[in-house]
Amino acid sequence: MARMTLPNGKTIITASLNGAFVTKDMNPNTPEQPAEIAQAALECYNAGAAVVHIHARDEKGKPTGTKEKFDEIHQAVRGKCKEVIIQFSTGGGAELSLEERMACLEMKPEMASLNMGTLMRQTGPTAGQPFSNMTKDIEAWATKMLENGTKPEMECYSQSMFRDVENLIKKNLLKPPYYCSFVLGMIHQGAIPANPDTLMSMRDFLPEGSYFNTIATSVAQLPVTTMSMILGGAARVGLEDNIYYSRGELAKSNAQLIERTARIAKELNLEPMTPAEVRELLGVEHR
Ligand code: KMH
Ligand code: ZN
Repeated sequence: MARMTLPNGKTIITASLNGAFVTKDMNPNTPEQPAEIAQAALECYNAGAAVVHIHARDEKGKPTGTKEKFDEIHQAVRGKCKEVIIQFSTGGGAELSLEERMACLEMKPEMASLNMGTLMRQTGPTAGQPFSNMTKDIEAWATKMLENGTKPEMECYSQSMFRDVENLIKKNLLKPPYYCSFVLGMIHQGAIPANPDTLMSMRDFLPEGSYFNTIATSVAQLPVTTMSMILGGAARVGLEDNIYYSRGELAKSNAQLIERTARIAKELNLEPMTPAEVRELLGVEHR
């Protein structure tokens, strides 16, 4: 099978700015409001990120899924930074309905996450609530993205989820090149750990014509995303996936995590791609 790697000497860094789970109590530097998200996006772009992955929060910091809030965030980010690729999350948060998780697509974002299968939450107040991503819903999200010219980043939490990637390809619901993320180390049932073996194994399942990105949680973020860059893949780092800079030391900002990954990339003779280069490579429309 032809395995796609990023152009020689290049990598892509995505900043996962906030997520749905991390609160300011966990790390006070988590951006929640549109102005904070925009400032973080600018700092991450300056540090080498080409893409910013964003979840919306309401005034109290709770995950929300209204078109108005995504509009506000979009304007705030673009007001600060014209270049960076804006990627909205359709993963949303535990309390959002499927409709709320789809609302961000009304904004026709340049990119959006597309979760490729269902997992079960097992801890905290949402234990027993599935993170539901059924095939019919994945197809509906993908169809909307195709209609709107939004590039999906397909989040695969285990090898089994490549079956749904193949399904979208078979049904012509994706434009090549494809972009798959390996999401490693989630605590949900159905996820797999973040380590070199799982990363290598996920890579074996990558469909032809797909670039890959790696998301790894907590202490695995740094080593496993670094390994992804070495293998010719992209790296996502940020507070959504890991709130620490090092063991016991909270990250001061998303940019601090991006700066380190950009520094490591350069030491490995890998240049972080600019947003314009990523748009060209993946076929992302600038908005
Ligand atoms: N929380 C991440 C590990 C999404 O937002 O659609 C996966 C994620 C999914 O970022
Ligand atoms: Zn996310």
